Amino acid sequence: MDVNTQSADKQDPIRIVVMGATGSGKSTFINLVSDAGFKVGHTLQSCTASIQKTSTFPLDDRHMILIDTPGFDDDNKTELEILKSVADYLRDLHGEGKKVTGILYLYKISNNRMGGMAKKNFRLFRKLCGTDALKNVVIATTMWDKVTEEGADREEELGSTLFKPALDEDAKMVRHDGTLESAQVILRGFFGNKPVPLQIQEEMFDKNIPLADTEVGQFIRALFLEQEKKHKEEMDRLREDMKEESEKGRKEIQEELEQEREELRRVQAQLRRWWFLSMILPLAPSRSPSPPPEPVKKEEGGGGCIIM
Ligand SMILES: Nc1nc2c(ncn2[C@@H]2O[C@H](COP(=O)(O)OP(=O)(O)OP(=O)(O)O)[C@@H](O)[C@H]2O)c(=O)[nH]1
Ligand SMILES: [Mg+2]
Repeated sequence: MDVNTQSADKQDPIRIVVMGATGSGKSTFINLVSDAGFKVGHTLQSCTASIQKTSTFPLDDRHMILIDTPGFDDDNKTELEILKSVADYLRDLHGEGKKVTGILYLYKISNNRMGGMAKKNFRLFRKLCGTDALKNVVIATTMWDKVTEEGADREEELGSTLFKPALDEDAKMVRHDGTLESAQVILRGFFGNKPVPLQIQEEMFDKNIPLADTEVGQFIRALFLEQEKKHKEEMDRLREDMKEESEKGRKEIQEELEQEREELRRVQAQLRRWWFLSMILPLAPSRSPSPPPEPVKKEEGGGGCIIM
């Protein structure tokens, strides 16, 4: 955090965007320090479905606004929908001249493995944020009451793996122990920040780049293409296996094939949506839209509709 540069204007509210995976405690944190009364999840299901912000509230002699966001791993919406809503919100905020003073990224220390989803969520966040704004990022680990000694080990591991590149660029990592005092200490840490636009704000507003062509948009497309390739390869493998199998075995493989096909359809629907996003937004003259994903084809000799 940049404490040596000019302080945030006392008249301009300190605006903090709170991000992190579903269930990391974003809404709980916000409710603790403000009177927002946002809905908090009591099941494993995602809770906050769209962006919400608090009214301006005081902390010491400052005015604060906290912006609550849904995690990219929301159960009810696709990553693309979440990404679009967060990106559009940040673009509009920047367009209105409302500066983001800091970004608070919450991470549940009780996550017992640094799984694919946790990594993906943070990588998406990094692409949204870019490098310059990292000095205004605080990663706060939550749910310390749910861990024993393993918490400190995990914290150390996270600091030397997943979060390391961000910490090297001046992001900070702190603990939030769930108390009001701890939350307020974290927020006070943002007081001296000089607001820096996030990369997505510069790309989408200053440079007028459509979401699909931004770094995060390209990144998510690459992830979908990777998944598409994986499902296609798996389907090829299953078809090969089927040739060698008895009638009973073929039936089982057919079921697996059907599941893969369903997954492939889902991924391809996302890819088409991505392509649609890049088409409907104004493109810079030098840019040309990527070709649309291949259309659905029928499998030769087979009855069902196969997506190749
Ligand atoms: N044990 C424990 N539970 C917590 C803590 N912070 C939040 N929770 C619980 O974790 C669950 C999820 O908290 P939320 O605040 O809804 O998490 P969120 O990040 O807003 O989740 P989404 O809105 O789904 O993205 C709720 O049941 C909270 O009561 C904590 O420090 N310790
Ligand atoms: Mg929430």
